[in-house]
Amino acid sequence: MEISALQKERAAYQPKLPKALQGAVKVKEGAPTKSVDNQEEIKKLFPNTYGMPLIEFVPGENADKKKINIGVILSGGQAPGGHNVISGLFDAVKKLNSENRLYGFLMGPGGLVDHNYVEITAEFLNQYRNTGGFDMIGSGRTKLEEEEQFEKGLKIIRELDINAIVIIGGDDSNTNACVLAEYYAAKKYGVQVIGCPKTIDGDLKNEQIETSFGFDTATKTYSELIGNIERDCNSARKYWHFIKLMGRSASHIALECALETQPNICLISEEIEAKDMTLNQVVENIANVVAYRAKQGNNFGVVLIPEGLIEFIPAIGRLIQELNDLLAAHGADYKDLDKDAQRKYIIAHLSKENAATFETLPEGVARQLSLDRDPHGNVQVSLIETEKLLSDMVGSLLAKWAKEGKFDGKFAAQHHFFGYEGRCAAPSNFDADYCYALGTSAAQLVAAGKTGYMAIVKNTTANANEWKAGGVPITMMMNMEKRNGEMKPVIRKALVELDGKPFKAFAAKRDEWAKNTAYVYPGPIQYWGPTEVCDQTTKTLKLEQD
Ligand code: FBP
Repeated sequence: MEISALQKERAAYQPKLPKALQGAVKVKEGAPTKSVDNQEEIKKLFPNTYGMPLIEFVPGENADKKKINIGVILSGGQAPGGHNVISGLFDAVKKLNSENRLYGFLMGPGGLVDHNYVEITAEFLNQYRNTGGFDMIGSGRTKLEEEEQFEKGLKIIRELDINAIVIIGGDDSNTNACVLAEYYAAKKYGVQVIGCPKTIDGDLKNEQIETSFGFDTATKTYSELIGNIERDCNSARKYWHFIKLMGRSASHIALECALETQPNICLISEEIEAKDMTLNQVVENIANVVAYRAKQGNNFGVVLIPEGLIEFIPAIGRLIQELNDLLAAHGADYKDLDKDAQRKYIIAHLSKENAATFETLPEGVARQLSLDRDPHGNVQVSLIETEKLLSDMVGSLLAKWAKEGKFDGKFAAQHHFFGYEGRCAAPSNFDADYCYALGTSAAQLVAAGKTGYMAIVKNTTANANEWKAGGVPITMMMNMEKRNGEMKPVIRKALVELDGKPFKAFAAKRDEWAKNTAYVYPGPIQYWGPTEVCDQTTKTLKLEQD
């Protein structure tokens, strides 16, 4: 396989580990835990994995070299650093006992159910150290939730003499990891399940998880691109760039990129929801900034839009809730009808208020909201062209203002969607180290006989040597939420907090950024060079941990 010069050099990078994980490890247990909400329900659903203590690894003595085999799964969307989690896992299990084996299940959780796997050997793994992507074993979105799947998985687990499954995934995948851990524990199968916090979206974080891996590299990649566009825009001075950013429901990615690049406008879905704004109000706010800048002779600008925006506009959010219930109860009745009949069916079955909202949406957007869901029941927001919807609406409003003599500037829009570009970038130094430490922690959790835990690494704004590694019971992060029309135990998703430091830092500056041109150009991720350039965490993490 031909590889780039960067990949070649980068392969030799030895990720840093926290002091406690550098040698033999001892488990330090904290007090018993409880779930973030709905304690009684969660306890009842997870009798074998509820209430376990937090775990911290501290330096220990070399213990007997227990034989363990592990199966690893990459689940959901790609995030930079996944290969390093596997490298950390591999190096740690081999260090525990060179006869230990690591198997990778192929193309996500489906690989476990369908018995598709590969043994991860040193030679195979070495090609992927410090690289982006999940191509080492592939990823997928199969939802592990049926007993039949768990039992099918058990067959290959027994065949390969596997002691533990490590699932590298986001909130939904880790919720399923916990359900699997509970099932195997209840059946006394002796199979452990450990999770690892992955997602570029940055929404898998809480008191115990400081950040999900991949957020650092993805936001740095998008910020580089946004900075480049800002510079182009400030050079040509003739376009408004509408940039949609990945991130699912939460606006963490958009917010971090705004803090890095200081665009003229950045929408934060959580704020729009809290202020109960309509789509028209959002459009009017953007148009006001365009008009203000036009008066100063600046017919250009940059607008950042979180991809989940549409779900957070209260009227549309209410519509989605009802559509979710309708899809769960009657989806089969209208899924195969032709487009017009489908539309009529949906409108006839919605409440009056939601039917009215549905009718105002462009056909493509309405269709996305009413039918397409991913296997976890999420609206596939990446497929909705919010950036075009908004710029069209802004254009129409400005044209109306022009007729009324209220706007005499120019408005020409360009559209971008940054998502997939950032998910497989070569991991930043932070993600390379963080992921390697997460993988090492996961191996130590397995060696300690734990199940139903997620590997964690804390104190991440300090030098890697000072990071603290351990595990958190997954049930501790759970609450009950409605999914596909039913109440389910799920890991609570972290949204942007409007009283949190990152949002406040943004809110204090955004008016200035709207009026003046205050762009910042972060440039590409650097792997070697001055530490202020190469080893900075995200502004979000820095502000949160301050
Ligand atoms: P997860 O990490 O939660 O799996 O999602 C990451 C993500 O990139 C989201 O930001 C985005 O909405 C979604 O995946 C897109 O999914 P797909 O890769 O299936 O198009």
